[in-house]
Amino acid sequence: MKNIYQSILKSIATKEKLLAVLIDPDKFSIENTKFFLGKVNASIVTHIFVGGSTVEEGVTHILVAEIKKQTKLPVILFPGDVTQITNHADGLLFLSLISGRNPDYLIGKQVESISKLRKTKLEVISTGYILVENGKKTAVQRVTGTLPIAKTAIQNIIDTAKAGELLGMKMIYLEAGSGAKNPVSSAIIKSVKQELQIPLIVGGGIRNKQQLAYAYDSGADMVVIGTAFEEDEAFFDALK
Ligand code: 1GP
Repeated sequence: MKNIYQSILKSIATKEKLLAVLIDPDKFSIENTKFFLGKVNASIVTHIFVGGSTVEEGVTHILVAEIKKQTKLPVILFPGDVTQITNHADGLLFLSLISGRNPDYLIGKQVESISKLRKTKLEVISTGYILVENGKKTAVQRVTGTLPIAKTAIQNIIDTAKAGELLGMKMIYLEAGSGAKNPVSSAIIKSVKQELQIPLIVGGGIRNKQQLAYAYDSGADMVVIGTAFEEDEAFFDALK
């Protein structure tokens, strides 16, 4: 499958909103794959993201192989580390943490990943990753040793997203962090969207239908939800 990005662009052109479920191998039991993917396949979910901040080496590889057996949806790696790259997936968000100032997460890990990527057929999608403060310290903040951008610093968030676009990134991911107390605000999503020509992904702390609708109405092209599905699989049915 080599058309993930093109089909995202197509969906945006036809005003179809996209929803990714995030599966964090660290919080997911592989025995639950068949049941969970059954729910995913019967829901409005369009993409499956797999990744986490602190996943043990090898775990993602095995889990993605299982997921691929249970779904036709595109499976995209959203890696917290180079060790999470596996050829079993269809695509990879090639992330650069542009809200932070840690060279390892801006370019270091990316360079480190190339020898692995050469051996895969993954569709690589360059993505500018922007962590926005949400009221509590997130795993991304802890693992990367970077600070999120303050949610009041809207101009800085906009400028960071635009800089990512001008650097040639193909998507921007506005992230409040997994399990965030508050999702990225509607005001931030709106202002960033106005400046961008590239797709905008929004995630972190979205736990109900209303917050999902707000994110879409504000301009998110794709929303990512992890925790709400992990905690209660009935949430899939609520979204139908
Ligand atoms: C985290 O944006 C994703 O990287 C999803 O966040 O787990 O809070 O839904 P939640």
